[in-house]
Amino acid sequence: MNIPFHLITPLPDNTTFDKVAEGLIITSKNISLGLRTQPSRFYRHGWQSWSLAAWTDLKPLPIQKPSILHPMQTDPVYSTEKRPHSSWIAAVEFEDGRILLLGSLGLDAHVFLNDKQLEGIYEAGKGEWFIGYGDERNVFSKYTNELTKRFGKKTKKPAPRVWCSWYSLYTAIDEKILSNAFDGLADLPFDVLQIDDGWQIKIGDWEANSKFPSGMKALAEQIKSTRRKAGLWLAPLIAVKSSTLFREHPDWFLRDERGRLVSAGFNWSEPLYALDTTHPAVLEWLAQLMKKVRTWGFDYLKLDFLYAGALPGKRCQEMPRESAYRKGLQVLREAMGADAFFLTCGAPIIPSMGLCDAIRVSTDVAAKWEDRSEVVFLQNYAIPSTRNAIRTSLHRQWLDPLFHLDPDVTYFRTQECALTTEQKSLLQNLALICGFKATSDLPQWLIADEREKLRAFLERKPKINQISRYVFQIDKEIVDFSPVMPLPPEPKGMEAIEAAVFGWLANHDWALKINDQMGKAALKKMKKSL
Ligand code: 9PG
Repeated sequence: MNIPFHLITPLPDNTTFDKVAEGLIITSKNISLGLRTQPSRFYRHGWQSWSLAAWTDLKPLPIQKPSILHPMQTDPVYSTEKRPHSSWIAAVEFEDGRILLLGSLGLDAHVFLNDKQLEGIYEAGKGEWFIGYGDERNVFSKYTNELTKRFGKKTKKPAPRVWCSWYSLYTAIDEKILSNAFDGLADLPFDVLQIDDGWQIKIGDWEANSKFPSGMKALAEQIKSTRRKAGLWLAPLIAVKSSTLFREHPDWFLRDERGRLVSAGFNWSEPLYALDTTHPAVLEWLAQLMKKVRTWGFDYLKLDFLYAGALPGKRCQEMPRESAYRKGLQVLREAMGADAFFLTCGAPIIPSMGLCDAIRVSTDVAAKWEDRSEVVFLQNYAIPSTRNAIRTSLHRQWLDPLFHLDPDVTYFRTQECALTTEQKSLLQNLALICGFKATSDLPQWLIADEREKLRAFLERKPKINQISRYVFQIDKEIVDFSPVMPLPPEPKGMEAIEAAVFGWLANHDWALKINDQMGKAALKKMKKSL
């Protein structure tokens, strides 16, 4: 076979090109594949749920803005990397459509495209590499097969049909509003009603706030009385400085070599900090937290902002950052029990495998398609946007044998939603392809026809057939996602100036705070109309 690459390092004596086509496994810290032929596309895989995964051209992506969000949107170690970079696995496509894939079978690996070389490195020590060449789906499936051998297959638990409070109410939840929503959803076939962000006192202080005077146990009981599972959102690996947790245990938080706190990003108008998951007291606290929420009656847990466990820093017990994360995840899983449905979100993908039931495979959807200032000006593909979410979820379909893929919620409503019917339909079809169905639509926002469409969607068990990279057959319908995929062009001329100003502004916490205030005001207005 005329193969368009050669192995540079390391090369086991008996390596033949046929073996590469079959799928070759090599153990090494570094590996380089020399490309004899110019590839046409590069497959990059983002580090965590919200980071971009896509086939792109060979150029490095512009540095995503704002940098204050790098820890929560990218792998911060590589946010300003000049070469095209990918976490754990990358591939190149040649003119004839065949691909060459270099994928790690371990935790802390990265792949770069150096002009005429595909180069893989493990951050700490040696690890296994998979090399495959040929038809795209065949090669990815061989790689996935090797991953299942090491990390375990998808759990037998079916993916539940979820109603989640976030994408309608955001933090404007309270006992009464949720109770009304649950009543209105009564006859729809959901398996889980999940309470998202907004119930807790602070990020770090996981007790019911004053909007939930009856407590979380009462809320879980209310959900369970309708024969559904109760679901709860928490972000257990981060905290804000104003939390009691931080005040009482500043020594539990991840710091750098010089003792300075490591940034875990910025959200809720505050900087975020990461717990050190190698600290015995932290692990004990995490276990107690999981036991507490399980005792309240929550059987479906959406644990979010989990990337914080794998940020670079100096840990209590020295170990590679992704092993530290996995240690934390193991404790969380063990404490919640194997019977809980565990969805990880904002989670490093490969290190979460085998320890949870589902992983969010994209950034957040939104009730809008693509915000030019956010996506185009900031060149930010992790920012919540339906187009960003569809693009990344679709580029992670190959992970399907390993865990349930959560592509985030689907919209059926017209009220409080700027998506067109076609855009909503793309999202609904994506959910059918992933086999994970969720929505946040409030029953009072749905007109009769939309409600019946939602019911039919929840009840549907379609036959799915992938025709090509972006084209699927869902029962009899052909769905083409190709127009969604291209990355918007970099801003030029006047637009570039506007983008630079916007990018500069977005990097200041005061600007983010103003933005948050505007969001809060809009939310208040929406809440009044409920
Ligand atoms: C609650 C939300 C919802 C949502 C989660 C997560 O890239 N970002 O800046 C970014 C911020 C927040 C975010 C996603 C991406 O949302 O994914 O479902 O639970 O937290 O606060």
